[in-house]
Amino acid sequence: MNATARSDEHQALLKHFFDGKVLGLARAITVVENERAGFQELLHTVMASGPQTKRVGFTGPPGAGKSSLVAAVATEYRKLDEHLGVVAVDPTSPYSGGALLGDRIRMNDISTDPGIFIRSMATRGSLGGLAATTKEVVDLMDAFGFDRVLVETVGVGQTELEVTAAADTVVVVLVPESGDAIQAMKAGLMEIADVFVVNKADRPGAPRLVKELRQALHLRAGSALQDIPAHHGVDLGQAMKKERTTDAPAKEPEGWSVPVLTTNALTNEGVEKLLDTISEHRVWLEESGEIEQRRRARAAIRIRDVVDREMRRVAWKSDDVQRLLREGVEEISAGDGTPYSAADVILGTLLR
Ligand SMILES: Nc1nc2c(ncn2[C@@H]2O[C@H](COP(=O)(O)OP(=O)(O)O)[C@@H](O)[C@H]2O)c(=O)[nH]1
Ligand SMILES: [Mg+2]
Repeated sequence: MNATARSDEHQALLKHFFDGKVLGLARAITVVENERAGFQELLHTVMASGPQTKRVGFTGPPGAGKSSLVAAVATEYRKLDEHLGVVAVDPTSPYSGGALLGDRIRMNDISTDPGIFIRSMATRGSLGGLAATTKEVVDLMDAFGFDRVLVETVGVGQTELEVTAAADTVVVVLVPESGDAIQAMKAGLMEIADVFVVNKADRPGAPRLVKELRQALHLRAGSALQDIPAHHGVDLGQAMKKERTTDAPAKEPEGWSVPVLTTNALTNEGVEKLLDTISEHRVWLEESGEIEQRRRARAAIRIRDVVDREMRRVAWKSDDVQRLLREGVEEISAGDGTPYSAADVILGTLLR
């Protein structure tokens, strides 16, 4: 397709998009997911007015009930007449009619509701973590004007932690089977959680996990403040430490104490309370100015993503670089070089 035809196609797509037609959103997502020519310009156009929507991330280990909980939460928001976007980064996500037959009915309930737009993505970044494309799809949903966007990421190392790059409020979903609070601490979940949910509250170990998590949170707020890494680009540890004068758990007026809730995603138990807590967190984000900090941290990540990707694209598209790559391979094969010497030559050319 030539540039004019492409630009006509994007104009048509953008008209639908800005008219609030899901067709426009769906097409925009396809363009972005496939990195079709002009996708950056498209994103630039729709993102020009800045972030608008409330973004809530759900993360945690596979099988914790994140999808079930997102479905339950989405159903509640629909009762409040909110329009929702849902992005699920999970290859086993049942939204798309996947493996979990038992969940079909519940997921189908929400997936046929025109007030909800659901997109499942199996993609992961090549460097681990959330793919730039995933964040872009969330950005598209944000710009589309949903009242809220729910993002589910499956808990596998970095992906789990990177949900902060897509969401304002991070709900970490655990279950008794997923291990104890120490493991959650080691996995870095204490740093990213705005809300802990112990799902499958109907299972035996749930009360114990709740207790452990609360203790771990108190400990962390108390003695370990100085060790807390910056969260969303904000050094909460430093901010909270200044205020502390006693050994009581930190809870100063400006702070947010991470609550530990319990839910049963299958019976809806605790789901209303979760919605209330998400609302409270929203109020705190806005009143404390933290939302602005988080958006800035997110903007920095997004800029890096785009630069990284464009650098790679520019590098490997260049004929010069392709030639140097071939020469490098010849040198290595002749015993005359290493990947490092070859890369040095290429980098020298690129950065000249
Ligand atoms: N007993 C019980 N099972 C649940 C609950 N929530 C989810 N499940 C089940 O746990 C399994 C995994 O749920 P799913 O939502 O796909 O988890 P995900 O991998 O975290 O998205 C499914 O069989 C669900 O029906 C719960 O609160 N209690
Ligand atoms: Mg899931």
